[in-house]
Amino acid sequence: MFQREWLRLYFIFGEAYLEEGSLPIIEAALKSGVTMFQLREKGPFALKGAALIEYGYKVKALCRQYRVPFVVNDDLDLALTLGADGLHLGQDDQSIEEARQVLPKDMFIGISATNLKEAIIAQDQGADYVGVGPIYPTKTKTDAKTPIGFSGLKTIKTHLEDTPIVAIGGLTAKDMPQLKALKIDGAAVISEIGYQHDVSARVLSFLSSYR
Ligand code: 3NM
Repeated sequence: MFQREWLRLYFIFGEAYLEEGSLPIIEAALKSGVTMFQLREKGPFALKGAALIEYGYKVKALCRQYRVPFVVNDDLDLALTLGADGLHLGQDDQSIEEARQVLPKDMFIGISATNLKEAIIAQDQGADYVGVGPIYPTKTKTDAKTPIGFSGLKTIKTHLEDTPIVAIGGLTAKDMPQLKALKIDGAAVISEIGYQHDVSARVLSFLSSYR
């Protein structure tokens, strides 16, 4: 069963983000207390095929070691192959109904939304959580939409029922108090954790700032 607490600090990463290898960064983040992990392998250097599956198993094993839920982005077949805990779908991926038909009952599904309409549709379709953003401009997603800011996030929060929400896009630890104040469940983060030398300090700073 999906637990909204898992959204508190949702780290997203993949092998394609770094030249020097991502596994030590992922392990440091898991060890330091990120509450959920998403494998998102995108871009010109993205692993594919057997190499992606092999890498995915390694990441899943790390998540298991630190008892952190493991989510696969976009790729339903990869989520099934790896036996992920969850699948994250964008607006351009298959619908949640299609995904539910083939996924095990206990695999949770998250959906990205950038505006109120998309968020309400995701909720009505039974998404376990909605990822709302981008809040700020982000360099990490090349096709990110126009930032919606905290005002856009607040509008969505006000109109959704009790569906768990995680904010995304350019977030830093400084945003955590405001997320808490808006009763947003947490932050999904790539660069402020994955591109830092002091991964552990960053993770702890995010976690201690949600108060
Ligand atoms: N999705 P960073 S923004 C993967 O708006 C992703 O749906 C977004 O990375 C959305 O923390 C984004 O480096 C990138 O800004 C988040």
